[in-house]
Amino acid sequence: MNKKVLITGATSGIGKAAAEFLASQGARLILCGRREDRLSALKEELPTEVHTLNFDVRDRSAVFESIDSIPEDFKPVDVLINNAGNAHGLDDVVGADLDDWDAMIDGNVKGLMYVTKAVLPQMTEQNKGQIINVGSIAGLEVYPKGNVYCASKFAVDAFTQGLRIDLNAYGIRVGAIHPGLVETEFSEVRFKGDREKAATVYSQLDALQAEDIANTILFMINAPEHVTLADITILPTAQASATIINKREK
Ligand code: NDP
Ligand code: 8X3
Repeated sequence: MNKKVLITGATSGIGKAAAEFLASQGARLILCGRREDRLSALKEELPTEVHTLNFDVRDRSAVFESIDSIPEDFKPVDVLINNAGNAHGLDDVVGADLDDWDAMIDGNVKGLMYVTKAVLPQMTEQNKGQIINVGSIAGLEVYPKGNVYCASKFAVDAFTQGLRIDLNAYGIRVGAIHPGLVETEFSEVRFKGDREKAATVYSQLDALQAEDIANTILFMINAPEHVTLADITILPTAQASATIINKREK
């Protein structure tokens, strides 16, 4: 694949799997995340040219400075995969921690918007490009105690639709992928390092794996240029909706 692809949240889960898949296809990668050690390890491991950018998507000036620093041979970015994000806490509105709300709104929503705005000129200048936003089933349905995480993913869905409208005249492809339960570090982050609690989310079902999402992202990129996969909802077979999950008896 002769494309330059920028992936946010490449240090684990879906973003890392996407990096591995795209590297095996020969894409040139710009990998972003806060954990520098993991970015360096990926750069060493992957069989392709990799440039790493170490920044927090919530830090507006760091986002713009980092994107500005991309070396010429990794520009223009052909594909932006806005994947960085997490849930913080699973609490009802009454008991929730405002710091968790800030982390989700600032990271999942504003961070995604900053990165998009920073990368966009590289696409509009060439009237070409692709943006893939990682939404969630939580951006299509609200579930109990999902409140602000769901709001953040509903915002990602709305922003994706807005981008598709505003970038229509530029020939830029804009789509979103909305996964259900994917077994990554996601729940470990949501439950603040409680691995046992995190594991119960994915127990008694065949959850999606990061590779399932990466494979679908690859499909969105490899679709012919005249095809935009606008929205893909991807669920484990055991999951019918955000809350209807067929867990096996032990
Ligand atoms: P992981 O926790 O494994 O990965 C999250 C990634 O996002 C990490 O690489 C992390 O990197 C990065 N990230 C988080 N916050 C920031 C930040 N403030 N600045 C920069 N990078 C950040 O979870 P997943 O792979 O599952 O999550 C990826 C995306 O998929 C998220 O947007 C999530 O909401 C979405 N999703 C996940 C589902 C699931 O069930 N797992 C289902 C539906 C959607 P680092 O910490 O190094 O900065
Ligand atoms: C992650 C999936 O159902 O935990 O977005 O919110 S869920």
